[in-house]
Amino acid sequence: MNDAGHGFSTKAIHVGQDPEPRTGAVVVPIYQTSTFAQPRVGEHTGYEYARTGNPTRTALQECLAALEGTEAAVCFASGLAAEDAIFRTLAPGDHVVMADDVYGGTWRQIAQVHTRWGIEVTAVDLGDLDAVAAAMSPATKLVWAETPSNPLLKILDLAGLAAIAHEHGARLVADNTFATPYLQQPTALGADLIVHSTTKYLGGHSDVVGGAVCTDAETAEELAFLQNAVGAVPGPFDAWLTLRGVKTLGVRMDRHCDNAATIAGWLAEHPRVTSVRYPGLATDPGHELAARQMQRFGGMVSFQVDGGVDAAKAVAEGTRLFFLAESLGGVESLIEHPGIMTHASVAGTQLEVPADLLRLSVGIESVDDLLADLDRALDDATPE
Ligand code: P1T
Repeated sequence: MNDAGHGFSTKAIHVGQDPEPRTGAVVVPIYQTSTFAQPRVGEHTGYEYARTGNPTRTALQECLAALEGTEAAVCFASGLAAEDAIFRTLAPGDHVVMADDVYGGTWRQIAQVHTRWGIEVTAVDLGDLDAVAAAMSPATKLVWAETPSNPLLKILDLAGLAAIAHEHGARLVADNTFATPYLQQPTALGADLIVHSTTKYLGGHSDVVGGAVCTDAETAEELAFLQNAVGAVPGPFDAWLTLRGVKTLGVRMDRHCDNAATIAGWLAEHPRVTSVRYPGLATDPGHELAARQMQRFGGMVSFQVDGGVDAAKAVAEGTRLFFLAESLGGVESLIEHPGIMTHASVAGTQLEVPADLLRLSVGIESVDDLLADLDRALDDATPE
């Protein structure tokens, strides 16, 4: 289907997903095959070998490109594999200006893996555009933004960052995992590459790990070359599960946003909560920018509790509906302690997160049950 002129959820359900021509199957098949028979030597149907390409993966790529408004998308075996491919486009001596609040694994990858091959990285508060301009050098090739950020939910000015990056001949990468294209379109704000952990809201059901980069056709071709040369491809069933999740992204995100807004407001009034980070709160430092840049404020809420790390751990271990687990973006609610879990690898660096911080991935359950669960865990956990 041509995506021109269609609304978001129409694209999510139809782009790349025309009925299968032979049988009329309305769902894109899982092409569970490693290779494709070729009519003649040197001729093929568009598919040769499943590392290079698979029709189920193609359907997902076309759909994600349409949702992000980019010319193309390349899907990977995980979000970190997608990021790895982007960093592999760099050469020794190239420099990356990286946000100072990103997923711990992103920082670990560039700081502990890619720097071995001569890539240089500086962590900068990308909320301070003067500091960003000061960090740029002729070697800077990428500015890497995550907004809302993981786990502090900082909001970054993508248009401002794109202007600085482009002025210095660099490109802006936006990790749109927390917002999703339903809530935020980085391309329209000037981002050059959009990276996703499709494991999260795009998949939406905590049953698949994957990643994607949405970008222009030329960059996508380079990434596809690197992927084929290196090998981190998603399997056809993973692509199918992700595509199935994407169809309901719009309805799920609205419910995630409703529930998160209710919970953030409730936490802000709770006597045992010392701070709440949610861009939807009028008092949040990122609120105004988020209101301009995003359609709504998302499903992630972080907060700090009275009583330090022990109280935080007790709350995380005390909820029942909120499962204690890493990851986010599924229909079920999750709670985690970033300092000890998802962001353990940034301990002792500029990216270290507060020890009393908890992160919620607010699911789409009945919100009264979620509030009751948090209320009981906070009551039980925090010292009198
Ligand atoms: O887990 P993977 O699919 O490889 O994606 C990595 C990744 C990239 N970008 C962001 C913003 C992320 O949050 C993640 C993964 N994050 C978690 C597993 C987590 O619990 O925060």
